[in-house]
Amino acid sequence: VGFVVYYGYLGYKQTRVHTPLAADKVTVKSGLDVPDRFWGTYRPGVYFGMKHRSPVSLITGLMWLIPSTIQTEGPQLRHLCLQEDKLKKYGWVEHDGINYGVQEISDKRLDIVTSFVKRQGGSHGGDWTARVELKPQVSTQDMRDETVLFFYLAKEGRVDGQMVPEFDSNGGLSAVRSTNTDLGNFVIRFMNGSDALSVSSFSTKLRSLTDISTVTLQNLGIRSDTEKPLFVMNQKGAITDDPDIIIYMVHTKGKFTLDVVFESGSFFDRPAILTGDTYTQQLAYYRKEFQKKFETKFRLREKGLNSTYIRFAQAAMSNMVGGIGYFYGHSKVLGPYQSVPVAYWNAGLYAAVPSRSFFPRGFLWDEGFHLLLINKWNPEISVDIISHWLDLMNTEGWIPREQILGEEALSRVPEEFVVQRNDVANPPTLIMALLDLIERHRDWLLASHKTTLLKMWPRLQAWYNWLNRTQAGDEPTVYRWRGRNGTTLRELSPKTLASGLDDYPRASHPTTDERHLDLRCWMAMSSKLMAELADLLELDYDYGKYLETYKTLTDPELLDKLHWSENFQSYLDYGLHSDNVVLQYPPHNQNAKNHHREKIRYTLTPPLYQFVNMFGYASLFPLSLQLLSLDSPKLLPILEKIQDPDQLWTPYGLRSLSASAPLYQKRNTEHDPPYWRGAVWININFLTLKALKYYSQAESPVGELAQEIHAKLRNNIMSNVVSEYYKTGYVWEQYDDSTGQGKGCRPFTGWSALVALIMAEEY
Ligand code: 6A9
Repeated sequence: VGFVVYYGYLGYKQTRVHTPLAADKVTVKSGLDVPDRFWGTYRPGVYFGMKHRSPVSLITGLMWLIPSTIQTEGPQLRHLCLQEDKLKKYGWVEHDGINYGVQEISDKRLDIVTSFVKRQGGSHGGDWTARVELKPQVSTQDMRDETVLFFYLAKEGRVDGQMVPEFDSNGGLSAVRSTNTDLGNFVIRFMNGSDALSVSSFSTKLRSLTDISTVTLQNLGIRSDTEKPLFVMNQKGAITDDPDIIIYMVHTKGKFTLDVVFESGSFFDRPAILTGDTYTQQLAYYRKEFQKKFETKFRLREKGLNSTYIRFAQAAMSNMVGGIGYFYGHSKVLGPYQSVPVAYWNAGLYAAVPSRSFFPRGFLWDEGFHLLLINKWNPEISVDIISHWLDLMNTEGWIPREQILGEEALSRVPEEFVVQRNDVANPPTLIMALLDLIERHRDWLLASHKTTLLKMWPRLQAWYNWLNRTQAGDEPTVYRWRGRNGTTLRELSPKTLASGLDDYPRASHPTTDERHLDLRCWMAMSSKLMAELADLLELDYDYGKYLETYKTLTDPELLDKLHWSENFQSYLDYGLHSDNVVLQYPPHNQNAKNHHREKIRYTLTPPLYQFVNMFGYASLFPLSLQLLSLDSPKLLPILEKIQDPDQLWTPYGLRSLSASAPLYQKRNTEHDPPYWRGAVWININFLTLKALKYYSQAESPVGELAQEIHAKLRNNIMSNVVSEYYKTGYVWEQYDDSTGQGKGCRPFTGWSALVALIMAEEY
């Protein structure tokens, strides 16, 4: 009997964490049921690649190689978006999320434009054409304007149907035909705009999708029986019988255009092949529409912004929208009583990504910010994204923070970062995004998505309840992020990954008595938004319940008692804390066999229970989430610190941590440079600008001051981010608070792309 009970117990714990919430899924339509979003550039982690929204997809991708750089640098194949490639720039400069996109890439000696146009028709997702235009920067001298270009088709997972190549009279690959369950019959044609030096191809089995670059390089050869050496794919070893991948290759000189044309067999009345002039005209039509729609939505020209700013805003938004991916697979998750991670259920995620190079995958709280921009551009896409995320909720009401779904995503994450722990939360920004969507498109939403909203509701409640329950502090109305390491000596101030502000300094000594201000504010804001949503859905009882919580959480007396420090004139965290901590090498032990030493933390003044003297982004939350009343006496002291260059003010935006805070720009470990300890981040600046606009109202005693700060801050952020973009080719993850330089990873058109909304003053 004991045996049975034991296993029963374990089974119970294990099923909870990877058991889906028992509620209707919000996403009812996907795959072919949503034809206009079926195909897309849903592989944000490659420079260019099309796939479709199915559990397994036929995937396509672009690669290239510049022969004249081989001698000095070795054969450098461009394929995955890698920072090490050091491209001068790349990114979508126009992308409408549905019909078309235009991307500009600038490599050493070579500019590339990739574009695509889709055409709806038939019952299998329609047609598309991808165009790759090569424009060497140097002209016709020896081999310096030569390029080797690859375009592949590959089967992800168990895509059925043989891919059958067809060859022209010269033996060059001209098309691939196949039939499979999702796509029906289809043909893909390779159409060169001019003669190439050589055309060849290669097909093989693939052990893994992550082998594509290697397989290509291994089978790349040089023909020497010709006048000059030519790059070709080695035909030896090619498998034409049921290959997993077919690689088309051209060795070109000078300007060159390749059209890859996908035609769906169930599309009968297509007017003309989507290539050549037909393609050019279609593309021109969509480009014109994009310009019109962008101005209607953002009104930047009307606001008097010049074309430098407008081009930036379009590129930032387009790379976010063009960076939307479709991922399918499962997370690896760990429950609190488990030592072995278990697999979450397989599911699809349609999501924008923070960075196409360094983390081309979904992140929960980032998405809420992405959606603020996408809401403005295409609300239908937003509804789809929110639905997918909410469907990833488990029976407890938890959603994994970082989504590493499928083989490609997994291959880019070091082992130690893969497992998601189900006690670790992340700010509920999706609720914020949903309410923003409702504010912007209320009538449309109610008319076309009332059922969707009703299906979202129990999931939002479960999420809210999970946060409210599991991240509660020890006293009523107090909240505390879980997941801090209270026993380590390695970190100066143990990280709080759940908060999203990672190394932002909290109480130096994590205890269960901590109070986290930002989390309390997220809960207050969510309560209000849940009340608004309940009201919209005519759920009177819930409306009253959430409103009550909102009132309690924003009660100024209570908030001040828990978080306002008279001494520092700021809202702060509270906990067991010492300002006086340093990282140092421990004394050398002569007898130790292992001489490898690492700095550890020394607490020079013993910690005390007190307010945590670290003024910064977290302290802004009561203001930034608009929880303070218009006449709150706390507004003025906060605004003063915002304006003070010794605290948060910089010419580039508000820095994350006061320049006077004890841990300002301090490393967290020997190997961890400061991250949220000074740098300027756009997401919190965005929320603060939105709030400043709100507090600019005449009814507020600080109205004029707020207005003035808003204007200056908006200007500083716009001009710095735009100038860095043109200087470096990229939008960045964060900006240095003393030089304004872009830092961290790039391109980062996650929340940094919100500058487009900042320009429009559409908060
Ligand atoms: C792990 C991968 C070569 C850190 O933008 C995503 C998140 C934010 O949610 C969070 O608030 N970023 C912020 O503090 C980036 C997290 C990247 C994790 C990468 C290692 C290495 O791959």
